[in-house]
Amino acid sequence: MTETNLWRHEAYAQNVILKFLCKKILFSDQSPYQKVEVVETDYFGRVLLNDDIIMICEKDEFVYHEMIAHVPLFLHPNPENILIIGGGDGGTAREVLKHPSIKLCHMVEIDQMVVDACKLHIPQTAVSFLHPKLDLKIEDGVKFVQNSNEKYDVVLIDSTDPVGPAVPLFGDTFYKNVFNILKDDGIVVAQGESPFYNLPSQKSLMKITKKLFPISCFYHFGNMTYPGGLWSFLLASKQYHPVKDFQKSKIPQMKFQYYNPDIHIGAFATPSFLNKIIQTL
Ligand code: AG3
Repeated sequence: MTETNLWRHEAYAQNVILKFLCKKILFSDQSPYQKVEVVETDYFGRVLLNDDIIMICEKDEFVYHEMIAHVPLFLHPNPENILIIGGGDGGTAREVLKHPSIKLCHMVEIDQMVVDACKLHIPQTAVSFLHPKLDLKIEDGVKFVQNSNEKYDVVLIDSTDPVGPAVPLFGDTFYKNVFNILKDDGIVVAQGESPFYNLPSQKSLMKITKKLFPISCFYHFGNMTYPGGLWSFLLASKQYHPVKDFQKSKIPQMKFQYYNPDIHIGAFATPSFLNKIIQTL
């Protein structure tokens, strides 16, 4: 392998690049859905890339995974049945399963190769695949939500960007089906893209969920390796408001690396430029 092969990069909007030096390419293969790579770096730790899009790095994955899971799970008074769509690295399941109220967590990941590569090379996130409350299915999440007869308290959509097989995960048919499999007080949280690079995706997600759910909003967090650094989750809820109905006292002594009650509330402060757009939808 020549030295240039050890550089990897993610291109943003076709004209900006985040380029980083890898010490080792630990895994690189083509699945039926995408190119899957795990690389070792000095500063980010191990990095998972799908089709050259950075999914996670060991150094800061805790922020994303704590925020996708604990915000809705501490908002809901008694989350028991959870569905994760995507999330093949295992980090979201790891955080979900920290909640003692959980009875069953279904996880539907389309790509077996992502799960296998992470089990082998990123044990930091792939720790819960054998947990007795986790039921992992390798199948298409879009079809799963269309055909499922289950009812969930919380659905988490831990997807990549709206490219390739993930495109339908950002569409209105998918969200109608998610609405239908949620209980009457259910909550959905979805990977919501960047307010700087992907405003059209954010707008379209918000438009879809605003029509279906009485409560729909973005919350934000910082990320080292995603385009623009500021990243979002979309939360849509049938009953509970993420700030007004959030009870700080519900949070036990459980200590997290990023999530805490102030972060929960603060994350829902929306930048004015985004607010302006949301109001017009
Ligand atoms: N999923 C990827 C989030 C989007 C990243 N986008 C990008 N780098 N352009 C993260 C999966 C974590 N379980």
